[in-house]
Amino acid sequence: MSKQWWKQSVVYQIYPRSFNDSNGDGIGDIPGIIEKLDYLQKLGVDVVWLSPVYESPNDDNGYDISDYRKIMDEFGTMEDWENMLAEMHKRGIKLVMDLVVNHSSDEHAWFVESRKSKDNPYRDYYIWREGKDGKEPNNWESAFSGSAWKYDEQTDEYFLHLFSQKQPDLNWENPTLREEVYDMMRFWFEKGIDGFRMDVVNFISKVPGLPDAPNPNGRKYAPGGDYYMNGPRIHEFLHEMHQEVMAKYDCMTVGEMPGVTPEEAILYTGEGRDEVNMVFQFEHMDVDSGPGGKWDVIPMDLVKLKEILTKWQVGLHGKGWNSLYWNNHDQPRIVSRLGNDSEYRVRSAKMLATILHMMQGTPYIYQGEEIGMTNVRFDSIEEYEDIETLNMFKEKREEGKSVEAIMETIYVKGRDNARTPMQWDATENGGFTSGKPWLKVNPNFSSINVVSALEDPNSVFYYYQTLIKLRKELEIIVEGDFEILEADHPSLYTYVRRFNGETLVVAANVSNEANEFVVPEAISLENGEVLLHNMEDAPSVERNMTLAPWEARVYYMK
Ligand code: TEU
Ligand code: CA
Repeated sequence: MSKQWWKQSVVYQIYPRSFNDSNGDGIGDIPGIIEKLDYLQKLGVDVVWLSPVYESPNDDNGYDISDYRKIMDEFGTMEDWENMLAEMHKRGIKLVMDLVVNHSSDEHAWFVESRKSKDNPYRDYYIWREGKDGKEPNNWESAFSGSAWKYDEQTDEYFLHLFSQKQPDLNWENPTLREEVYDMMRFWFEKGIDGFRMDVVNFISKVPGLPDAPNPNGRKYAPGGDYYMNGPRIHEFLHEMHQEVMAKYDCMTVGEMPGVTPEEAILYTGEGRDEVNMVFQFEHMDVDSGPGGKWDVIPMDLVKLKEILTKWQVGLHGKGWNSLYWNNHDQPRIVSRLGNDSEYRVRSAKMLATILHMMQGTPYIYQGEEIGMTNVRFDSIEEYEDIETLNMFKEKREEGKSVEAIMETIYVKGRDNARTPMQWDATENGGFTSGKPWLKVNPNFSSINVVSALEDPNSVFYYYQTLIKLRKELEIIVEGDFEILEADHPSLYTYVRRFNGETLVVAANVSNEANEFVVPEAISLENGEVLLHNMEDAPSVERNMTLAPWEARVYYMK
């Protein structure tokens, strides 16, 4: 493979807690992953991104790390991990680990020291400030509700936590802290990993002085993103990290970057910039959020979604590199969010996969997406586990919102939609565990599961397999440019890609009604073939077409 192998790769994300439990304690684990590597090889993915498996008190399911060089007991041992890496490499699958260094756990030895006294050598590993007029140092809101500051009696100061109170932010202004992080990264590269996915890595440089954020709605705390997203020293830090670590290894890096723009993304990923290989951006995930943020649910607007994705396709072409995804462990399931997860589950899942996988960028498949897993509706808040969801529920209840209204937003947006256990077969608990699962399995496991997908040649699984194969066969998918067609159509998602005299036309119907689509005269369909379609009967290459509900077709001309 070429030096830029990550441009031709398809990544599969494993959320280990929910993937496969090998010992019946109800928690997915590393031996459980090893059991399923043949399955991943069959799917055809090139890379696994493994969500955190490090030692953690699990306040945020491993995104709060208490030892960056140890494996969480519940997941197995370092020996299990080494075995997993070897088994992946044997099958031609690369491993990308999660790097969570915007914050650590408050149980990390650095923080335990840091909070002891103002002159502790580790004090400056974190962000400590005095209170202002008996209150928090500023008005920033935590991503998980409430203030982003927590008061610590021991030294009468506050520490910053952009996420939970058990996730204190690390102080990247401190060169010793940066060296510690680079050293830890080299430790994993020396063990043979193939890259890192970097958790909220564009949050690590905060605006000096940590000023208050504007608060036009007069709420208690305000989103402070402008003061920590893409901050003043971010490019310096990432370039330094690259020189100190990545430059020495053949690896892939992806920066998870909420709030990044295409212009910024070019600075992060442009050739010769030597920062990260690609960004993982969120703009297209915010289309169904109103001005009040994530929990202010508004209807999905397809025209706006297309506008955003087009801006990224066109903006980065030849200048930077993007990830392509509909799902991860923080997002609701796409077939429920944008497709039709009842009458047209299989067809709409394939349609959504088509529009994503025919674009430019590195596609990510989140566990279960390849069999069309759906959102879940548990009856009671007691059945939910995610800290973001639980904190939000508590806060909204205090504000007087009804339980029913809050539950509705959780059904649409809650992160546990993505975290219900992987559905392997139709036996109890979907074959995920022989014990009691840490989070309930989606009751639809008896019909939606891996075994039945593998038995059915028309399943979502085999469609993904084909999409992955096509990316290897056709350079145009990796390299081609992008032009949107029918940008203002409320239900059609249609575009054309061109490369070296070749053309791909992608036509998809994102609705429950049939829709007409006419390929513009300027695009020649001569010698065209139907590369892909999601209907029982193959369509022919035609200029005027009637697309059935949720139909998708791809024409290929050369
Ligand atoms: O997520 C960062 C992030 O900004 C969001 O995706 C956020 O968690 C979510 O939108 C809240 O609605 C990363 C991880 O992917 C997430 O699981 C962690 O909780 C978070 O960082 C803190 O480490
Ligand atoms: Ca287990």
